This record gives sequence, structure tokens and C-alpha cells, in this order.
Amino acid sequence: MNPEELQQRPYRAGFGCFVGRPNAGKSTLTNAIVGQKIAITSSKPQTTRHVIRAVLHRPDSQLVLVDTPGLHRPRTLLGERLNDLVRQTWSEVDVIGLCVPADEPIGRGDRFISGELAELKATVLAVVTKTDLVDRKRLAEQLVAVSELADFAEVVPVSAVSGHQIDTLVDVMTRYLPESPQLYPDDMLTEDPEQVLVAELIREAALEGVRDELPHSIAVVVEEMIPEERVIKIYADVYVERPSQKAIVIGHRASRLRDVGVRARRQIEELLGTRVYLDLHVRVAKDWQRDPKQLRKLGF
Ligand SMILES: Nc1nc2c(ncn2[C@@H]2O[C@H](COP(=O)(O)OP(=O)(O)OP(=O)(O)O)[C@@H](O)[C@H]2O)c(=O)[nH]1
Ligand SMILES: [Mg+2]
Repeated sequence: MNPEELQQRPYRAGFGCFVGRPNAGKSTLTNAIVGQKIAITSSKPQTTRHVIRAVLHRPDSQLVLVDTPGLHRPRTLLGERLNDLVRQTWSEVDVIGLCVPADEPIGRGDRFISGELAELKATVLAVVTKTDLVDRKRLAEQLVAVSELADFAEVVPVSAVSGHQIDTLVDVMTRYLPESPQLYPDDMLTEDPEQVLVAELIREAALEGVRDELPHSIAVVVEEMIPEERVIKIYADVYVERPSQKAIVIGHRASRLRDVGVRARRQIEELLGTRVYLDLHVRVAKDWQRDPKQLRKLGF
């Protein structure tokens, strides 16, 4: 596009979000689009718990991506709160991408979600994610199957890992944004408080290598961030639901917790661009996922 064409095009700005069942690749896609790690990701379902906003700046548009948890059948009060967050976000965005992984059959969860989306005023696209995991034949079949799920404005296959079609997806989403002045200042990547992003990076590190119900039981709260001359001191609490889980998270002679600290510190240093001293404490908040008071304390 030459500069003249760019001048003639109206500036567009607005909100988009990806929805889909847990583990569909929503957060990875959000990070790939803005080119920076804003949202944490993991191979465990229900990784995302906080709504995170990431801003993509282009000369003629601003796309604000709102990363939400995966919609699922809730089994705890936390689960209900997360689903509420998702539905609230749906009502506030201009364009929604329903994410369906290329390598998994379409299921009841996908049908349920696409049914609910039909009621909204936002434009709904289908995004077939993780295309790097399947061959062309399988992808073609999945594109057909997804198109039959609902009346989507467009169906776009992408891979966040290889980068395939990421720009195309942004072009398509931008087309459905309203004409609007810029919403955020030029270089703003996210409006989310640093403490939340830091807590999320710690939780991501703590999720690695734990199994079964434990990933869901982990919550992280950053208590204090103290900037000093050449280092930021961060004090954070890692919450679990039972004493037995505490032992697992800490590990033999605290070896696991040390590893978590090292991994998290590297990520936080990258985010903040300065050296970090990280102090982690593991605490038990009994059955916090089902307890309204504990949930409030943990930020839900
Ligand atoms: N091969 C491949 N893996 C991907 C791709 N996108 C995501 N993944 C993997 O899929 C898993 C889930 O990714 P997330 O981005 O955390 O999924 P999510 O939809 O945000 O999950 P929740 O937050 O739990 O709802 C992770 O292990 C990712 O590395 C992709 O394009 N290709
Ligand atoms: Mg996520």
C-alpha cells in the first residue's frame, strides 16, 4: 500500500477476542499477533484466568485483543466466575474469532459455543488453529466441518507456532472494526497492571510438570514489587488448596520451587527489562476455588 492509499483509508480501532474451549490455542494466538508474550499459555486446559488486553498498532488501525479463559462446564465457583468473564467480554467486543483446533474433531463444546455466539451483535469469524499439526487433506476437511458449524463471516486457518496466516487473520479482523479514533497511546502494549502479568508468569512456571487437578489449584498473588537501584525485588505467594499439594509444589528439599523461581525470573526479567530478585512462598488456602472470600482475596 502506498502512502496515499493509506491516507484515504479510514482509521479503524476496536476490540476483538478469541473464544473457544480450553486449550484451543487462544492465548498463543493473541501473543503471536502482538508479537510479544502478554498472555501465559500451557498444555493444561483452563490456563487463562484473567482477562488480558493486548494492543496491536498498525498505521491505519488499532486492534485490542482481549484474551479470555476457555468456556467450559463449570465445576467450581471459580469456573462460574471465569465463564461470566467470558460472556461479559463477548458483549463488549466488535469481532470474535471462534477458535477450533485443526487436529481435534469438532465436539459438543464447539457447537454449544457457536450457538451462543449467534445471539451477539459482534461479527463472528471461525479460526482453525494449530494448522502446523495436520496435513492439507485433514485441514481441508476441518475447514469444511467448521464452516458447517454456524454462519461465520469468514473462516481463517492459522498457526501461531509457524506464523502461517497470522497477518491475514489480522487483516480480516481489522476489516470488521468500526471507524474510530485511536483508543490507546502509540506504544502501549497492554493496560494490565505489571503485578498481574508478573503473577501470571509465575503461575505459568509453576504449572510446568504438575499433573491432574493440581494445575487448577494453583493461584499466584504478587504481594510487593520494590524497585531498587539495579534490581526489582518481587515477593509473591503461590497458593494451593491442600497441604499435600504444597509438598508437591515445593519438591524434595525445595528443588521444584527453586526451578519454578528460576524459570519465572527469566520471563519476568524479559518482561520488565531489568534484573529481578524473586522471593516465592507457598501457602495453603483451603479449597479456594469454591470459597467466595478466598476467591476475592485472590483477585477473582
Ligand atoms: N503446534 C501448535 N501448538 C499450538 C499452537 N497454538 C497453541 N498451541 C499449543 O496448544 C496448547 C494450548 O495453548 P493455549 O494458547 O494456552 O490455549 P488456550 O486456548 O489459551 O487455553 P485456555 O487458556 O486454557 O483456555 C499449548 O501447549 C500451546 O503451545 C499452534 O499454532 N501450533
Ligand atoms: Mg489461554
